[in-house]
Amino acid sequence: MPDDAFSRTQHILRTYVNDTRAFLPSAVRLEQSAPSPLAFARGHLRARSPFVCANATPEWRAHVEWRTKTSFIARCLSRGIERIDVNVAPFGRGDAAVLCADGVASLGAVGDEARQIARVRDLDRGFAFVEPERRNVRVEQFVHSLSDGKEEGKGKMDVSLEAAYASTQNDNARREFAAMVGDIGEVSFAREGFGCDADAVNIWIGDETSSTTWHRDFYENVYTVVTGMKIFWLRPPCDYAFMRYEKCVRGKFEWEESTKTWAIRAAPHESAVEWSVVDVDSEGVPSISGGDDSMTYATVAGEPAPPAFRVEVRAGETLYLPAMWYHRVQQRGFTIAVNHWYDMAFDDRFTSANFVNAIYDEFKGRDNDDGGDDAGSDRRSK
Ligand SMILES: O=C(O)CCC(=O)C(=O)O
Repeated sequence: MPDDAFSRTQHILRTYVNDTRAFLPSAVRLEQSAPSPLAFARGHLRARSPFVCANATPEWRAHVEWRTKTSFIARCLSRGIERIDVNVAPFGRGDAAVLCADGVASLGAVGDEARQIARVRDLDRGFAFVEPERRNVRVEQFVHSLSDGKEEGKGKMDVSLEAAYASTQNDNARREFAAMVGDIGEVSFAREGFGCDADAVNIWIGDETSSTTWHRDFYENVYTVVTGMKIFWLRPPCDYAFMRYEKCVRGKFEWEESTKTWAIRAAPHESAVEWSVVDVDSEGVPSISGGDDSMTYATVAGEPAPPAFRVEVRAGETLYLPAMWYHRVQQRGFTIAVNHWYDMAFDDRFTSANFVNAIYDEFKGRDNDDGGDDAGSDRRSK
C-alpha cells in the first residue's frame, strides 16, 4: 500500500474519532437520582453515552448487609456460603496481555524493588493473554486478606492470596451467591429500559491490588458499587485505533509453591485472543510494561490518543456503561460491586464499528481473518 494512501486513511480515521467524540459530553455526568425507564431509553440508551447515578438501588439490602467486611462475612456464613472462587494473579492482573522475550515475561515492580519476572513455558517471544489462577478459598480468609484502603501501592508479591479478586464474571450472583441474591435486585430503569432480564449478574470483590485491563464487552453494562469505590477509565468505541489490539497466545498464571514464584503456561496451539496491550491510565498500580513503548497508546496521523474519561463510582452509585465502550477498572480499599449484563443490539453500529476497525487493521498490515475470538464465542473481546 503506497505511503500516501496509508497517511490519507490515518487522517480519515482521525477525523472520524474527532467527529464522533464531538457528539459526546466532555465528562461523564453524575445524576442525583435514577432516570425513569423512558428517560433512560430516550436519552442515554439511544445516545449510548455513559452516566453515573446516585441512589438507583435504595431497596437493595446489600447496601446494609454487605457494607463492612464483618457484616459481609456474617451474611455469607449465615446463608451457608463458606467458600468461593477467586482469581489470583501477580499484581492482580488476571486477563492481561504480557510481553514475553526469551521465555520470560516482565510483570511489574513495586517501589525500588527489582522487576518481577515469570518464566513462560511454550512461548519464546511475543504477547501472551494470561488468565489468572482460579482458587476456591474460605470467604473469611479471602475477605480479611483485602486491604482497607490505607496501604496503597504496597508490594504483595510474596503472599499470593493478597492478589486475589472475586471476579469470575460467570453469573456468580445467581450461582455461587444464590442464597444471598435476594440482597440485591435489578436496577429498575435498566430492567424496563432494556425490556428483558439480565443475561448475567456478577459480583466483584477486591481491593486496589487488583485491576482490570483495557477491553470491551458485547453487553450493555449496569454496574452498581455496594461498598468501597471503583475507578473506571472509559473510551468510546471509535478509539479502537489507539488501543493496540494484538493477537496474543493464550496463557495461564501458575503459582509455583516450591520456588514461591509465578510462571506462565502458554497454549500456542489454542485459538489466539485479540486483546489490547495498552498498559496506561492506572493509579497506584505498578505498570507491567516496564516502560515498553509497544504497550502505550498508538498514535493516529501522528496525533496522540484523546483523553480517556475517568469516572469514580462510589458506594450506592450505578454506572451505565454502553456496550462496546473500552474500559479499564481499579478499586480503592475493600470494594464489592454488582453488575448486570444485558444483551446488546447487534445492529448497524456493531457492523459499522467492525468495518472501521477492519480498515484500520488492514492498513496496519494485520491478518484479521483467523484465530481471534469473535462476538459469537466470547463477549469479552476486541
Ligand atoms: O470491576 C472490574 O474489575 C471489571 C468490570 C468489567 O470489566 C465489566 O463489568 O465488564
